[in-house]
Parts: sequence; structure tokens; C-alpha cells
Amino acid sequence: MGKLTLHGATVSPFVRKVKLVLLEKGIDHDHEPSAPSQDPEFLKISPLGKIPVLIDEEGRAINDSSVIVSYLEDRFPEKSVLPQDSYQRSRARWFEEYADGVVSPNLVFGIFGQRIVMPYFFGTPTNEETVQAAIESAPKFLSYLEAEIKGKDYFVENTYGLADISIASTFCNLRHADFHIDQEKFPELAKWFERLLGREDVQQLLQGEKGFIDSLKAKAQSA
Ligand SMILES: N[C@@H](CCC(=O)N[C@@H](CS)C(=O)NCC(=O)O)C(=O)O
Repeated sequence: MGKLTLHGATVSPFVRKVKLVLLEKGIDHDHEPSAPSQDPEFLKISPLGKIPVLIDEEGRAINDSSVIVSYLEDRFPEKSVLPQDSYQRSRARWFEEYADGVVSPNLVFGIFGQRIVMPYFFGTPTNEETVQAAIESAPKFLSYLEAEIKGKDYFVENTYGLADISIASTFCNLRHADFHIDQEKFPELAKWFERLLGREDVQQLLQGEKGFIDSLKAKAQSA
């Protein structure tokens, strides 16, 4: 029997979220930092060709980052990344959804997608209008998060968990794309993100990702 295996590179916010949950829970696993793919072999484990995918010890696939996190919580309830209280659990899942379903499509795809993925993964020029539109829309999303984090160190029950992991995962992509939280307008959110960036697991992932992105940039420049 094999080990649990995570497929997907952590430059994806969805993969990074799962990786940080695996690390926080101390779950032994292998990691294949693959890219999304429409290759028929990959479609056998990921019907939409997306990352992340988690393969269990019996070779069975689990798709979608939120489904994977639920599975990990069900199977490894020790060192939970969710609160005990049902309402607070729903709050943590809400922030996960806000990160995946709101911050990612609006800001990560618009800024990181255009500044990094298009030129360095696909060799397509950045669409500056899309970037500007995303940057202009950012205060709407960041104001909400600023209000939610005010007076706390972490989003839910003031304890590091899934809400922080999910939101920080999207902000890591924005940082790779040189978009920084305005400390004057969103001081509490900026402080919270600095706190998260001070964590060893986050730092290690970011360092590896930066090396990977820098190597793509160098390749593009020498081409
Ligand atoms: N809801 C999915 C979204 C996963 C997702 O969109 N992953 C991106 C990478 S950031 C991907 O694989 N995109 C390739 C594609 O859409 O074909 C999840 O949470 O896992």
C-alpha cells in the first residue's frame, strides 16, 4: 500500500491550502508538484484536469481542495484545523469559500494569473487592463476581511486554522505577483498576513515557489 499523495504544485492557491493543512495536521504524505493537465492519464484521477488531487493509500482519487480538506478532517480529526463549535466551524468554512470562490477568481486570477501565469507559464502577454480592473476591485474584498480580523490575531475563535490557511493561500499568490496589502487602508489585515508569513511552513513553501517562478522568468528572458 502506498502513502497519501498530493498532486499539484503549490503555486496554485488551492494546492497550497491543502499542503498547509497536511503540514499543520502532521500527516505523512508524498507530494507530486504537477501542473493541471488534459492528458488522458491525468484525467483518470482528475476528471476536470485540475489540481489539487489527493490519492489515498489504495490509489483512490479525491478531487477539489475543499473536499480534500473535509476528507483529511474526517480521517485525521486530531489536531483539527476547524473549531469544535458548529457555528464557528461554519464560519471557518465560509472564509475558505470566500478565499476560493471570491478572492481567487477576482484577485488571484486577475493579478497573479495575468502577471505570472500568462507570460511565464503560457508565453502570452499580460493584459494590463485586466490587472488594473482586479486591483481596482481589491478594496471591496479587503475591506470585508479587514473588518473581520479587527481586534483578533486569527479569523475564527482567534486560533490559527482553515480560515487563515485559505485566505493566506490566496494572498501568497498576490505577493508573488507584487501586489501588497495597503498597510494604511488595511492595517489589521496587513499585520495578520505578516503574522502568517512569519510561520515556518508558509515561509518554506513561498521560498520554493519563488525559486520556481524565478526560474521560469529567467527562462523567458533568455529565450
Ligand atoms: N474548486 C477547485 C479549483 C481548482 C482549480 O481551479 N485549480 C486550478 C489551478 S489554480 C486548475 O487546476 N486549473 C486548470 C483548469 O481549470 O483547467 C479546488 O478547490 O480544488
